[in-house]
Amino acid sequence: MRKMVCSKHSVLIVAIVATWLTTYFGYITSFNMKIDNMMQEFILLLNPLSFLLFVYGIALFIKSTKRRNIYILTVSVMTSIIMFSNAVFYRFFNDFITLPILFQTSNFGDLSSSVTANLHLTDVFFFTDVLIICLAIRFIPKNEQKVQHSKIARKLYFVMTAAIMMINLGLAEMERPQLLTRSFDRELLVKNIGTYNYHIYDLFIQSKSHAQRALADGSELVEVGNYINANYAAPDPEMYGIAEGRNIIAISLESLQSFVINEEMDGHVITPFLNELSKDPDTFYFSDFYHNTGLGKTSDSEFLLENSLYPRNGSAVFFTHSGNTYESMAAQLGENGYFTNVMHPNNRSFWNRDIMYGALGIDKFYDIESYTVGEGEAVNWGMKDIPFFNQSVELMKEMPQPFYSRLITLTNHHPFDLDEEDKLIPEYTSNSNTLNKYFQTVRYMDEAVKILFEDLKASGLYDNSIIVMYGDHYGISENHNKAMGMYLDKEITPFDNAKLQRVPLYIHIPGYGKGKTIDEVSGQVDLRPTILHLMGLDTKDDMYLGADIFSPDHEPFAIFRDGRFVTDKNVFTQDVCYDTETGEETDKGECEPFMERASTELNYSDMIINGDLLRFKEEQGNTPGSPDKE
Ligand code: GP9
Ligand code: MN
Repeated sequence: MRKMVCSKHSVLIVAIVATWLTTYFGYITSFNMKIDNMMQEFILLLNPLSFLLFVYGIALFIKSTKRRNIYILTVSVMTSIIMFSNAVFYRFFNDFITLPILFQTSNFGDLSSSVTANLHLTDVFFFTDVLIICLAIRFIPKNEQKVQHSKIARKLYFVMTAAIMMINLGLAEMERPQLLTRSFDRELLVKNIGTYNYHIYDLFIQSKSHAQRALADGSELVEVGNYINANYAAPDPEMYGIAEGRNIIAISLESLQSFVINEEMDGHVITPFLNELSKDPDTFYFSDFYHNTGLGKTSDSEFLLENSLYPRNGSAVFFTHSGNTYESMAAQLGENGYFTNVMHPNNRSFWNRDIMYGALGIDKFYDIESYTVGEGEAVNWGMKDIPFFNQSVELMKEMPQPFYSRLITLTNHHPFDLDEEDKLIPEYTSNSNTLNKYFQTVRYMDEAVKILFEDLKASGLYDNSIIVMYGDHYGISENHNKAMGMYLDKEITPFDNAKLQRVPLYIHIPGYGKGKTIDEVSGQVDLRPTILHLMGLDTKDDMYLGADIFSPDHEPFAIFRDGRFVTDKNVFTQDVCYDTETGEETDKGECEPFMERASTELNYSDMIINGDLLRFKEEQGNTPGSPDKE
């Protein structure tokens, strides 16, 4: 009986197995995917199956044997082409194909030349399944190819397909929580859900943003522009241009929150160098500065810094809107003669940086390929901060000046692992392993920053640079409230959770001498205008939502991406208004005017991004109403 069922569907079964195995061998021979354990290996093997069962399964609805075989062959040719194209693309770009890259016309030249230069004779291997299917069609007796099956059998087939899909997604979620919502890396997506499903997912994400983009016609700019103009904070003439012409070195301090700054853990100073730095007369230290990031974490903080717009809610804007027109800080600096670059020793594709950096007008991305990771120089997520900084300064020495370099650190990243020799203070002791180790990795990062400053001084770059350092987002989530409460010696309330979103910001201007601690509420969204004004670059005609922190017009108001906000008097969270001084619940009326403002501002940011509104700006001249910005 079983023999009958199998032989009846033999071409289909041959096709599924052949394409499945061809795909799997394609994975292991053509892509350099890091597999850390047996589970990841199993997911890799499993991941093409649900898609193949589904797409080949459509053949079960085709009655004519000839047509069914043509359909099966077409599917196998298509899947082979997908794998083949990705393999060739990967050889050149070390990344998987994503739709925006195919549609960015500027890529066409590169793409076609790199494709032809990267063809190997062995690439015919990707079509092995097509050959096997042809042989099956040729040699399996025709009467055995006539398929008759009940509707129930067909239903069962698709139920099984769905079950395999669910198992695949479940295992992927276990391996990489929030993979699909955060979609942080194409390599991880392919590793976990497979090339075919990844392309469907990519198509879904891209079509969603294209649809929203198609609905916008530019008329929305008037309303958004009016809001932006009304909230424009003109630069303080005392501060405007004080760092003009200098190099800008902006450092993203991974997962660094303000609660460790100027504090001790069991008698150990956690950030000795940063503490000193905050008192340095060349430094402005911002003690009430907040991150505005969402699921896109580090990439969201990069987005905020570059554009002074909020990232998106529920997804990473670096992934969903890398095809937009932006008015990034990098682009503006580039127009003013700066060599703009990002230095980060990780895969190019992580957070879709390789694509997004093009949209942000960044001249060069020094990714992992630009670094040499020696023995013992990697931990946790990759290259350790100290060798990363050492090598980055060497690279900076070769750069044309002035340059704008963004350095993204990595060691102080969850799960906060560290080699023994890098543990400069002991672990904390609480029920949270995460918090316990966090203090140590923060201490290591502090040491790394100290070494960076020494390297910069030794290189001669220091005096003519401005160094901006900020925590990118929280490192300790609310899941660790109990341990956090133990450390802070209080019960953590929603008010405290909001205040814990404070990240440190340092603006260090060598030789300036008039720095101080600024305790005004501000956020990452304010970085772009603040820095550009210090460089003597005007932002009057730009569309952005933050405000220069040094401006007398800057308002003490930080909006979180999830709608919470902080003012100088209140914290609004979970629909409750708290008094900042006491941390106690207070009359909601105090928060009301800001509630409206916060949702309007987030909404305008979404409108700009979803509608890709900045593409209309040039057509329409400057932002509507810009003459009022004086
Ligand atoms: C990855 C690094 C960390 O390249 O930026 O990302 P995160 O998980 O913090 O967003
Ligand atoms: Mn980060």
